[in-house]
Amino acid sequence: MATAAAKAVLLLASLLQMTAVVVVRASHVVYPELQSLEAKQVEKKLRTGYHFQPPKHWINDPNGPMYYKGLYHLFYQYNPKGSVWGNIVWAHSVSTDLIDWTALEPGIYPSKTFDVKGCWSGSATVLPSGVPAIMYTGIDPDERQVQNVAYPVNLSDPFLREWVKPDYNPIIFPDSGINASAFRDPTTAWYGPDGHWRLVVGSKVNMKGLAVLYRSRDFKTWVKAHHPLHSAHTGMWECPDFFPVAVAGGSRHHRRGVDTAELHDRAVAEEVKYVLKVSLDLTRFEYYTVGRYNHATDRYIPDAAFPDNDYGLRYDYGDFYASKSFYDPAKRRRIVWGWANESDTVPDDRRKGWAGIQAIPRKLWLSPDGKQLVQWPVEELEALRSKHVNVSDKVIKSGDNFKVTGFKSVQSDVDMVFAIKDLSKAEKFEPAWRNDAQALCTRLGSHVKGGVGPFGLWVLASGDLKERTAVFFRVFKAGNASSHVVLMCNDPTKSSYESQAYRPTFAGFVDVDIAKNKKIALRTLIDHSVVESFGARGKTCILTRVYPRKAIGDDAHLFVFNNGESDVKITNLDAWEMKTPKMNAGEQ
Ligand SMILES: *[C@@H]1O[C@H](CO)[C@@H](O)[C@H](O)[C@H]1NC(C)=O
Ligand SMILES: *[C@@H]1O[C@H](CO)[C@@H](O)[C@H](O)[C@H]1NC(C)=O
Ligand SMILES: *[C@@H]1O[C@H](CO)[C@@H](O)[C@H](O)[C@H]1NC(C)=O
Ligand SMILES: *[C@@H]1O[C@H](CO)[C@@H](O)[C@H](O)[C@H]1NC(C)=O
Ligand SMILES: *[C@H]1O[C@@H](CO)[C@H](O)[C@@H](O)[C@@H]1NC(C)=O
Repeated sequence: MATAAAKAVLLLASLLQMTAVVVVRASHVVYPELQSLEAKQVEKKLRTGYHFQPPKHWINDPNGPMYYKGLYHLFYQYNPKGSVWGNIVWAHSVSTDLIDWTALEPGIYPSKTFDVKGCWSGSATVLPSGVPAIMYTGIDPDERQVQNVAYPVNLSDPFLREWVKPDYNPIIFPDSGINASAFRDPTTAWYGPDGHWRLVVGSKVNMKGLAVLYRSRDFKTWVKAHHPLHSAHTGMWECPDFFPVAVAGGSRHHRRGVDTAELHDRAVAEEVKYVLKVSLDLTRFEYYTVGRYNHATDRYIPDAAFPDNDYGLRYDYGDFYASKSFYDPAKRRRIVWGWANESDTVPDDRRKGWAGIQAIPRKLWLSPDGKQLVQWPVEELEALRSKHVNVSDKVIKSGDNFKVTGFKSVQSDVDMVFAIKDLSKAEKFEPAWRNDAQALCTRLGSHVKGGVGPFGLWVLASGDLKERTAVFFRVFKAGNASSHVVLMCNDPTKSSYESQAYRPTFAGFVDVDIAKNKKIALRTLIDHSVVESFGARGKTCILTRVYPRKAIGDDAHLFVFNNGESDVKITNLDAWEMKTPKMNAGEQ
């Protein structure tokens, strides 16, 4: 039986390779003949336990997250008919705590001329009257990308089940200056001191990515501004996100979120900076800059310290795309959602019956020194922690590893601190490496011995260590003795026995003064086929998808390793098994 099944999979794989009509449309590879093939079964083995996902089928971008009348709403791009991209609707889920989710009927789906060929990504804006509005990209009969607005039918319904799209849509139409095939993903709107609403739409002209700016008095008639809010030579900008963040030293706590609705308030404006995040269609990675927004000229100017290109800072250096943030008035914080696609193959996804998850929602704020954003899993996640184990003051000598026992790590939360006494053995850092953490990490994987590091975790590891995903640090000495460079990596190249099409090493630098406190923290959320890590308390984040064959269920282990010459110490390690929340079962 097993052999027959394996053969069937192989046959399907080869059939797909030979016959699939592969079309690339708006950045998604399209398999027309697979789009409406419903999953016959849902393979549970590697499904995540506490990450957001529907019971089956394909998902991509998070859309229109918001808080309304005591409920968190998350919409997302969803194929109700299959496990590849296609037939996209705005699936809709609600939660009281961002942990347990209830699936409702799709909120927005093709039903009018202005969205008959698709309802793509967009954002929610809660108007001053308390009425939420959704702006999204519709695909019209001529395949043009247009922007539409939708309103709830019943404002007394906290579930916001039904949405109406007024007949005056589309509210924003691509004029002759805009490429109608590259014009999508409207942001949350903000209100200016001149009494005009504003929003931006992602676009491009040749290789220039654009945040095209529109203004409106009544939220109905929108006029394009003479210049974009911002642009850069990176190719198409998808899913732009523009929002304020509090500056340390202002009157509000710097970790507190700021509502886009407050953008025009002068007192607020003086103690905030602005963030522009874009998703690069060409590289499939995102970057952000922090800067100033000039209300008079309606331009955003990134601070000089932030590279405004592919080398820019990322929320996440791994598998994390099309992210979207929202302001949560209940806890006065800004939360960011991001999509993590699968790293397996299309036949794998057909067999599994599902593809795509959302990363754990993260609270996001500007670091006190203003040099970067910091992210941390929402505190609600800690309610899922159950069985706990801990380790403290444990030295891991050069070349050694240590197995953390007494709990099941396959669905867990691990939070730890490493101490490094001696930095003298740190390898020399070449300035040329600055621009490409990923290449450096690919070259110096976890198995390449170093001076200080590589040290870190082997997660989803089989008992014999033949399967393992490494999350680790490596410390280098910069040009002079007093400064160090810390690299954080995620190496999944040994994550599975079986070959897997896409298994890149991901990496980012960590902005910490390691010589000063000689410590570095690491938190890793492990969830069957996801490894989501937060270095230095959220300064550098990396999410990876992996598909172990042996290291599954109770056979998935957790090790701490040190492949550097210098000893490192686990100051403390706390690990918890994580409970499985209610994840999108339908309404009772
Ligand atoms: C609107 O929603 C409220 C709360 O769920 C419900 O009681 C009411 O019947 C709804 N109104 C209509 C017209 O459906
Ligand atoms: C418009 O965008 C599409 C999609 O990226 C691209 O294929 C096309 O070449 C663009 N057209 C022009 C005139 O730039
Ligand atoms: C481990 O955690 C327990 C509480 O769960 C605590 O009482 C104990 O002190 C901790 N031990 C170490 C070594 O940190
Ligand atoms: C060492 O390098 C750092 C950063 O590269 C620099 O800020 C510092 O001034 C340098 N110190 C000396 C003594 O050259
Ligand atoms: C996720 O899947 C991998 C493997 O197919 C692709 O290489 C990535 O480009 C893709 N990521 C996104 C954001 O689409």
